Amino acid sequence: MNSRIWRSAHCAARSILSAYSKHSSRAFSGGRAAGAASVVSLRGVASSLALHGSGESANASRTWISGILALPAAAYMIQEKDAHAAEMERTFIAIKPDGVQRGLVSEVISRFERKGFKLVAIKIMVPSKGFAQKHYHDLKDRPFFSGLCDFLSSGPVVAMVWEGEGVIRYGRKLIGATDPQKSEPGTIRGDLAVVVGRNIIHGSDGPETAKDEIGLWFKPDELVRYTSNAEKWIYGDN
Ligand code: IDP
Ligand code: MG
Repeated sequence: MNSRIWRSAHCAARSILSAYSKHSSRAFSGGRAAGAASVVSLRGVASSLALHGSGESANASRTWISGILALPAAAYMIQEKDAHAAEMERTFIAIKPDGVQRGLVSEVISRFERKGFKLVAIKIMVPSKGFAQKHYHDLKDRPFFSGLCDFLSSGPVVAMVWEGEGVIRYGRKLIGATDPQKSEPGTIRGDLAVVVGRNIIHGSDGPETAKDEIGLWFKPDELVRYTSNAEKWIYGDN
């Protein structure tokens, strides 16, 4: 009996650990879901084994079972820790006053959403000129700086944080070239804007700017951590 229990438990633990190691390199819910499913299935194995045992052998099996049950829990906890440590890439995206006034908010959101990126923060605000100057501080020596900051602070801006694999770089692709005359058709600026001074959207241009811009526009507790139902269909290895 003991050896049968051990073999079943050992087998279940191995499948949990292999599910864990297969998915642990990624911070996605697929891995976490697999871990959770294994925990549930092992609990099933353990309780059915416990039902069949009696007397001394039942006591021995309970000891084995409680030891084995600790394994998946530990694997699951490590995995959760990893998932939180390896945070997904995030970028700051803003729909400027021209995009908001032209009714393009849903159009822009929908393009990021349909791609498979995840919205983790959003708000609408009218930034002050000082705030706009902070946001565009790297352009302070350009002749259009003052006009640009006047424009950004002239009306409502929809500020967002989007999350996903490669979202900083690919977000810029979705947006298109700075000058809409040079943006490819199919991009947001290519399809929806005509001149550089009214190019409707901002997107961080690299990891450092993304971090700084997210920190400027949002407090940490305004960023929402959640698992999207679609993630297991958007990410995965074959
Ligand atoms: P980006 O928005 O594509 O990152 P940047 O060079 O960072 O482009 O410029 C920030 C914003 O400044 C642009 O989105 C555009 O609104 C504005 N801008 C850039 N170049 C010009 C220009 O030559 N004239 C007027 N406005 C400009
Ligand atoms: Mg820029």
